[in-house]
Amino acid sequence: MKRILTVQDISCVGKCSLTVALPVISAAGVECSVLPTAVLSTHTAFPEFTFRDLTDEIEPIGEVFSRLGIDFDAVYTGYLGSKRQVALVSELIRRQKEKGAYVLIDPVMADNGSLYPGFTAEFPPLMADMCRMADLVVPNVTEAALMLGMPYREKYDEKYIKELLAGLVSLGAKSATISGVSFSDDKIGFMHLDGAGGEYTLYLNEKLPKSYHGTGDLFASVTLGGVMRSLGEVRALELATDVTLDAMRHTARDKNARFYGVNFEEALPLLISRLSE
Ligand code: PXL
Repeated sequence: MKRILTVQDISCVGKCSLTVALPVISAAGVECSVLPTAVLSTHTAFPEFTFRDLTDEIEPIGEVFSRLGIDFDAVYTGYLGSKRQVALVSELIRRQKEKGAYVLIDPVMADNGSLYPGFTAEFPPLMADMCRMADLVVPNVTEAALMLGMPYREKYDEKYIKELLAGLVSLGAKSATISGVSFSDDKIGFMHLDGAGGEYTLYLNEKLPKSYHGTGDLFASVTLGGVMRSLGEVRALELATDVTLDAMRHTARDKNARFYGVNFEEALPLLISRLSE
């Protein structure tokens, strides 16, 4: 069985980051070790949240991993909270990469044209710098535009997305994917650039009228699960798109659904069955 390390926050309530990555990656049949970057009461889309930064824990935890010879098949980073945290996590990635780990970077920091609460303009360049270590980087359109210093567009064409992808690969990422790509009212999916072969792949699914919190974390977690289960990046990304749509359909149908997350739990059977094919 493959073993990965995911580095992101734990929000006690509000399904996102670690509370999505752990169950999803486990359901994919991959051991999921965690390095929490912060503890929040609730994610930052709630009107109120506590935030306990765990930056000081990163180095000592990493040192124990080193002394005990604990290695990972992949490192997956998500929500990171500070400049120093980015530097420490980068060092941890460097060490694991040297030993052959696959690196997935989800530069969680923004959506719909703006940064999440708590992030300042100094953050996108830090995330852009991390891209050089990535086998695969999976930003949304806003995050990609911010990292590249390109204008964010609400409406765009394929040429704009291809420019973003080429920019991400020129930052040093081996391959890049933009999530939440939509050229029409009824379809949404991803566009991927394989940096080695220079091939672009566009995969679109049905677009539902509502968006839900945590879908980016679900998308990245399923992608990593799929890659670790040897699907290859494009097939893993297709699976992630399908599982995300399934979770959103369940959420839309659930009259008890909460405003703060997506019903990813009800999409786990689809994930498991597709990985058993
Ligand atoms: O879903 C991304 C995410 C992760 N972690 C925290 C967040 C968000 C998005 O708002 O607030 C704490």
